Formats: sequence, structure tokens, C-alpha cells
Amino acid sequence: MTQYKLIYFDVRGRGELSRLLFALSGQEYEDVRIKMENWPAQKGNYIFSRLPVLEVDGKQYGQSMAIASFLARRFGFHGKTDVEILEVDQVIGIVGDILEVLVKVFVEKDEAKKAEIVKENNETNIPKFLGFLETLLKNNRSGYFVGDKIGYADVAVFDVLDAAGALKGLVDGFPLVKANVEKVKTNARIAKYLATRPQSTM
Ligand SMILES: N[C@@H](CCC(=O)N[C@@H](CS)C(=O)NCC(=O)O)C(=O)O
Repeated sequence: MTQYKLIYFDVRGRGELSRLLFALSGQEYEDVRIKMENWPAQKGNYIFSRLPVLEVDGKQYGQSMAIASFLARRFGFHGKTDVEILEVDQVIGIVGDILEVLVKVFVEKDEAKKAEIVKENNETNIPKFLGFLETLLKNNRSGYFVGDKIGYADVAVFDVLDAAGALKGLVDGFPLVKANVEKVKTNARIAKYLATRPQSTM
């Protein structure tokens, strides 16, 4: 049986999407969470000296989105046809756009500038991307982004909106996205994982 190990820090960040995909699949894996204070000593053990890293039968792979995409394919949550894969990747592109504006908040050290970025994100950037997602759900009509069951795209959107603090308030103006997020949160395996996952602020 294939052995999986996911190594990341003890936060959600760029590792949580893969953890959610493991949860959704029901696949067992080792969830290794490195403490920041231990990182400098361990950094050299990992490919690219960055995390997350996925180990598949002892071989290391880096890059969070490549890892998530692989897990989605392996466990049957990616698109089933080339067009469905395009549709999933289209959503993942929007998730990347949201991540890009979120990262600006985390890297800004000046509190006043940080507040300005948060304001612009909440008032302009994130609603714009939520609008794109609402359109995709309207067109697909199943309540899911691609096909008619929960998949990689749905979980990725939930994860990035959670990180953006958009699950309460911001999402309210986008009823189809809100309903889609509810479907993800109430999926039995995801719900179980969410109830037991370590609490972290990011
Ligand atoms: N593009 C990479 C970025 C990886 C990355 O920046 N990882 C950060 C944590 S989110 C890291 O390992 N930082 C510690 C370091 O660079 O020493 C990915 O998506 O995996």
C-alpha cells in the first residue's frame, strides 16, 4: 500500500488544501507539523528547503499546488475529461488570484498599510473574485463547480475563503458560493476533519 506523508508547518497556510483532500478521500497519511523553532535545523532535509513537501513511498515532492493537484487526481477529485480538468484548473486559477491578494496582507509589516490592503481586499478584490465564482456556479447548475459532486475545485475555494476570513459576511452577497461552501463544510468526511483539526489563525 502506498505510504503518504505530508510535511508542513503547524498552520493551515499552503498545506491545508492537501490535508483537506486527504480528509475528503479518507486516505490515511502522516500529517507532520514542524514547529517554527525547529525549522532552521531541519530545512536542509527537504527538497527546495521549503514546505509543504509530500512524500510518496519515501520520495519527496514540493510545490503546494502540484501536490494538491496530484492528490486530487490520485483520489478521483480532479476533472474526468480534459474539459473538466480545464474547468477545475480555471477555478484553481481564481483561488491563486485570491491567494495573491491575501499574501500582500501577511507580508506587509506596517500596520496602517496592512489595514489599507485588508480594506481594498474586502471591498474590491475578494468580491470581484467571488463574482467570478458565482458565475461559474450559475453556469454549472449542480451546486458544485465542476460536474455534479464535490471535488478539488470546491475544496480549494472553501480553503482560500476560509483563509481570507470571507466565510462570514463577504460570502453573503454570493448565494451560490455560500451554498457551495456549505456543501463542502457539511460533507461528512470534511466536517469530521474540521471538527478535529488543530486550531490555528492562518
Ligand atoms: N511556491 C511554493 C512556496 C513554498 C513556500 O514559500 N513555503 C514557505 C511556507 S508557506 C516556507 O517553506 N517557508 C520557510 C522557508 O522558506 O524557510 C509552494 O506553493 O509550495
